Amino acid sequence: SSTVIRAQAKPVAESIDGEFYRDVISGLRQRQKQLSPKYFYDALGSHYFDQICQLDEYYPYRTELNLLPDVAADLNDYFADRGAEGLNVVEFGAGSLHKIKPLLDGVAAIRRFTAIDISGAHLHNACALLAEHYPSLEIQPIEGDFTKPLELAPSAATPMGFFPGSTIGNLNPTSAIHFLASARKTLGDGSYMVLGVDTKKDEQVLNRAYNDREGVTARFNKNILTRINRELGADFEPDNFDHSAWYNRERGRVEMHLCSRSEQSVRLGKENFQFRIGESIHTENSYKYHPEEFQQLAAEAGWQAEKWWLAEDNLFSVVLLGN
Ligand code: AVJ
Repeated sequence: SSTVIRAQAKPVAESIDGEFYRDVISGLRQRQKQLSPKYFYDALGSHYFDQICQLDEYYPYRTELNLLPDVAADLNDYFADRGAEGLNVVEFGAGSLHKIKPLLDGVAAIRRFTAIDISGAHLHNACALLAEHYPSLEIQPIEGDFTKPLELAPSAATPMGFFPGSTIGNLNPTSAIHFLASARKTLGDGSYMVLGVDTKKDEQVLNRAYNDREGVTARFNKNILTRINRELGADFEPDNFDHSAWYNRERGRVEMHLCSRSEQSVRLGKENFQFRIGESIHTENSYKYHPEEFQQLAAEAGWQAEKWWLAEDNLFSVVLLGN
């Protein structure tokens, strides 16, 4: 039967609220105003993101999902001689646990699954559901911030990190190296990591993916202002901002912004933030990498690329790193 081990550490609610407030204030004080994309994902934002994943224009989600059974088949061969100890898959920012299924179905060596996510309630529900479908799998949810080093429960299984969806694209290259080094520390010597990495491609394809016709991405982007109003008591008028997203070729990233439609002032706590017409809040970067570029970045964090998988038309890539 399955073993679900309850998480030990619970973050304190007030400290998270305090961090959100401080991050927003310091981001809006910058000359180029900015907000962290990690704050997109309240309940409504997560719902909008799920809708984005169903859009024709948004190729990353379905392209990666279609690639994962092939990835799993090759990983199955690669790890076939792992023996009884097997693999402990450690997913960073596990969310709804959709993407782990192709790996669990295809890689026989997986014995254990460690799911790290900041949202404890959601994580425990998703793990309970997963346990019903994979009764012989040892499942350990860890409620925590996956960007910081964590201590894994002792296990004979070889740790293999899993970070799908090109979430690593939200980090600038320096932060991505820090994250990969921190993950290497969490996973330990002789570990592996499987990452989804979005590729550089035709700029029209990129621009369309972040400017869908139905305006779902625009709602997703503006929802961060609604969330700041609700949770921090600001008085943003989300409809007084325009969604704007484009591929920045020099930086190799899609940028999302919220552009002020008028000269306006927004109050948050004791501060007023002034906006000129057209002035933007930079809300997200989504870096795209050629395989060689990502390989070099991973090497700076102590990882070697063992295997690459590329989807049709090089639309998306998955890489196996080892150390
Ligand atoms: C979840 C960070 C991979 O960058 O494509 C989707 C988020 N932003 N549409 C991405 C997102 C706008 C997505 N990631």
